[in-house]
Amino acid sequence: MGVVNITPDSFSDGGRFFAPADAIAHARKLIEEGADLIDLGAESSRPGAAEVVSADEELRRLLPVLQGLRDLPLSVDTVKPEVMRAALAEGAAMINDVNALRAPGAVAAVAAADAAVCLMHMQGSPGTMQQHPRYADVVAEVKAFLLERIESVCAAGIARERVVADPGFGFGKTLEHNLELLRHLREFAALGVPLLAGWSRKSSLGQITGRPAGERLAASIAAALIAAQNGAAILRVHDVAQTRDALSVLAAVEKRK
Ligand code: HH2
Repeated sequence: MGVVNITPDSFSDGGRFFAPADAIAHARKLIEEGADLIDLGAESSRPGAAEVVSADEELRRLLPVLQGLRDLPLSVDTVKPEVMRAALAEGAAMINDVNALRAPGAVAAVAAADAAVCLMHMQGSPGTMQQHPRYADVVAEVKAFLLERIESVCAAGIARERVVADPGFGFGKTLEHNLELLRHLREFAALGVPLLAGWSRKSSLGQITGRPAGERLAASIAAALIAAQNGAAILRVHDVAQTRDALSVLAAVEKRK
């Protein structure tokens, strides 16, 4: 999954693809580099994000890009039911919700279509989530949350085959929480749905390497590879070509494609 942020403020590439033509060109480049899916986000969920973007503004940013990329498999990163409905009407293949469809009306919006949905775990909300992340047992708690969300959306009419789960690396988690989740990612297979992992350029990698977001490529690839080895089916990454090469090596070693 290649990331395209149509935002002025995402932590890793804020502003670079804010103009629709730039976002469209970048998405096409990522597909050429080997992405199977493009994740379009029009509202930054970075820690401390102050701006709350209205649904109207989110749609104003998203719609021209969605319309310019109709031929590609698109995921739309949003927490708002109104945006979900509009994206699904434009043919989005997946709704990627960092809030796991907890907004009133979100489950119904997705249930009414037949696209896939990614349910992500987050402790708190983006504005404050990194202030005091706290868990007694991070793996057990994140797993229990995801299981509850999966059961809840399935009971509301979303077929299990449409659901993907994500532990939400960096969302209300310290470096140690993120590492613990990555170490134990295999245990999330028990959820019975494909797993998505997003480590690309995240601040935990900065904590480990001491490098700023723009210099975390090698660290991002290392984390992506560990996630893949531990069972992640979808990797959310900014650097598609380089991640593909790393995955090719893993596939060659494991003798699968
Ligand atoms: N991380 C970000 C956004 N959306 N969705 C899923 N499912 N999993 C993630 O780990 C995830 C996500 C990070 O968001 P942001 O801070 O806006 O930066 P960027 O989109 O450049 O990664």
